[in-house]
Amino acid sequence: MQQKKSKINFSKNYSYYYHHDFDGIASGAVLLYFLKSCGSNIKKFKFMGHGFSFEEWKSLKEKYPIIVTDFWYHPRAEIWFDHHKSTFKKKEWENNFKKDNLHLLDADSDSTCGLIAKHFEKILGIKLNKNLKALVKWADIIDRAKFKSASQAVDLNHPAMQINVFLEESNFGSFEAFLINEFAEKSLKQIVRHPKIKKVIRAYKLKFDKTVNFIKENIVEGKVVFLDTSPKDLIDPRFLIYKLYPSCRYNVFISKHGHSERPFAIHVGSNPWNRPLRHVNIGELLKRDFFGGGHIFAGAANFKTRNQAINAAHKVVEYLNKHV
Ligand SMILES: [Mn+2]
Repeated sequence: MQQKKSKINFSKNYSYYYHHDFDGIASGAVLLYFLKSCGSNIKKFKFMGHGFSFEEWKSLKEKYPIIVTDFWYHPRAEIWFDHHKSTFKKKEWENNFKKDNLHLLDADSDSTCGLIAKHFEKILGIKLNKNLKALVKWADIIDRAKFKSASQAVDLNHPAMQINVFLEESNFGSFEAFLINEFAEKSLKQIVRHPKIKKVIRAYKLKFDKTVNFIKENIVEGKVVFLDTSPKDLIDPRFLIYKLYPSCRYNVFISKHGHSERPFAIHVGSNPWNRPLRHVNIGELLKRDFFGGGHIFAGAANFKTRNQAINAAHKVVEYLNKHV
């Protein structure tokens, strides 16, 4: 065991770049647990949300060595873990990539968090605690949408689902850093008692009802459903769509996020409870045609204008209709 440990020389401090979702912060919590066990730490947290540009990514500058998880490969990342097939934004990066103890891609892993947990438990001989084990279990479910039903996917009873909603509805960077630190110390049930989370969940429930009405009035029905939610402030509609239209195979919807350079996003996913018979690799499709990304079952791409997003969405809908 001692010999195994000496294989890894972690830096003293890191800057952590993570995908802004449940898997991203769960990956951070699990990684931080292992780092702390080895006398190392994360000093800076930065999430990668919608509309982040490749130019910014290429010219990343940091005081501390960089960790990236669940997001685009970066050649200067000292630690990098991902499970997105479309992670390499340059062919050259893909060609030069060599996996080692601190750089791993496993597209078969349900979550990046689970990949990190399994890897370092083995390499370092350190077991996760109970709280983090629960976190990994839910990252695997949430990131691959492995819910038992569409109803379970929109049910907010479990605290993990509340945290997922909290992340989708907010971007309190500094609070997320706090959360990532809390996950090893507290249960999910204790964590969601925080007033900041409770407040977001209360507001979400109102938007939930508003969204149901908007979907019913505006959706374009079919085997591939289409919805443009960008004019409204609504909740992520994907699972509600599967609940309300169980016979659809794919859903394509447009959303608008803040005032970034490319605020319009198209989101594409296949129905987990009614998968297409001729399934398209959605992440690859969006990467190839629109510089987006994702994995086989779901992906997204960002655009400057609403018209660009609508045009792209129509092309995707047309293509998917041939692969239902
Ligand atoms: Mn993930």
